[in-house]
Amino acid sequence: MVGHFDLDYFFAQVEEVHDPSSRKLPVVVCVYSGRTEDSGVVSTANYKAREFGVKSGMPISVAKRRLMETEARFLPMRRELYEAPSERIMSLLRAETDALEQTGIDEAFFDITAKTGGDFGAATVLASSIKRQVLQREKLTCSIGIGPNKIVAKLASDFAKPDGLTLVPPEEVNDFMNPLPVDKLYGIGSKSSTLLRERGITTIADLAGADPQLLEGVFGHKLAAHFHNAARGVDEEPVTPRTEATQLSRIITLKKDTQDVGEILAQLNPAIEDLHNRLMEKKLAFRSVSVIGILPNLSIRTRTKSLEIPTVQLSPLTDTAPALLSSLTSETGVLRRVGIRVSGLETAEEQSSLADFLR
Ligand code: DGT
Ligand code: CA
Ligand code: CA
Repeated sequence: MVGHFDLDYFFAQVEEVHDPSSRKLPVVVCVYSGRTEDSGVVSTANYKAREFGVKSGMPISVAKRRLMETEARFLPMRRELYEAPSERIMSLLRAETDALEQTGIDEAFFDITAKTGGDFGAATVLASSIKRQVLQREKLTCSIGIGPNKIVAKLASDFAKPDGLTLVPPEEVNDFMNPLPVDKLYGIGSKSSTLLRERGITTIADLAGADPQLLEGVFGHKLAAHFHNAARGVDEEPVTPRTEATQLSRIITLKKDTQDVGEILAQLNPAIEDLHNRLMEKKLAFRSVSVIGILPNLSIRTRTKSLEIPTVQLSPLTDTAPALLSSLTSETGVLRRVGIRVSGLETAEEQSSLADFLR
């Protein structure tokens, strides 16, 4: 008995709780890049704003145009504000379940096989009680899906958003999954779904019935096998207890104290690559990059750059480190030790990265 928990329009909902007068209005949480007044992207929006076609990743200027006739609130993203309720809710979930695998700031898989004795009636009672407690304590709604494995649970939590509760017993898995669009399936991103659509595969049923050789030709053996099983609702991945790591870092001691950026980078680069390998192993994307400098007097200084969207790539690390380091050393002078840190970590769910991992 596996569940998937996901808070509804999370950042925007926390902003609504913070300022209840915004509840009736479209609310758009924005990541401003600072270049011009409206440059940047939408982080998320409440469902009022989504009715006007506003969604995550959209340029703020486009969202403003769509909401021109409304009294929409455009708010800057305040990550610090969202972390405390997230942590309290994850602790509550950990207490109410057999095992919890947190996969992002607002979502987690959980196992309740022992807690419910495998009974779907008991699971309904437990999931309803979790929803009620989250609403009472945090004034937040969430959506929960329950099924025989993670793939089904994830589809189920997405099925009746917002404030949903969807249970899919084993004998209903195929009827539930078959009509859903294929890109709802875990691991199928926009690239794969385009490739599939070009071959007439638009629903999960289409994928389940697709010629295995055709899939292998397009996606390679491993990914094709994953799709083949996933489309049939076959998934043996256990819920692996895990708390979201919010940051990871590597620090090195310089061969000699220096402020020469080229010299520092030459020594720091292996640590950057090591950190990136660690992220790949843990299947984590990052949202910001920091350079840490430790001075000869042991005081610490950092410089941070936030990315607009989370990434799993190495290049944002190697591209931002030199500028951060120059800015840092121009303030501090010579450094004794130097480090690289990534934060805002979350599970990389994009298809391309999943494909990389499977390869
Ligand atoms: P939902 O679950 O569909 O009701 O809506 P959200 O907003 O909870 O969406 P979800 O679960 O994909 O993401 C959780 C939070 O992560 C969301 O509130 C804001 C942030 N987020 C999601 N997508 C993006 C994005 O493309 N850019 C940025 N900056 N933040 C994002
Ligand atoms: Ca969510
Ligand atoms: Ca989520």
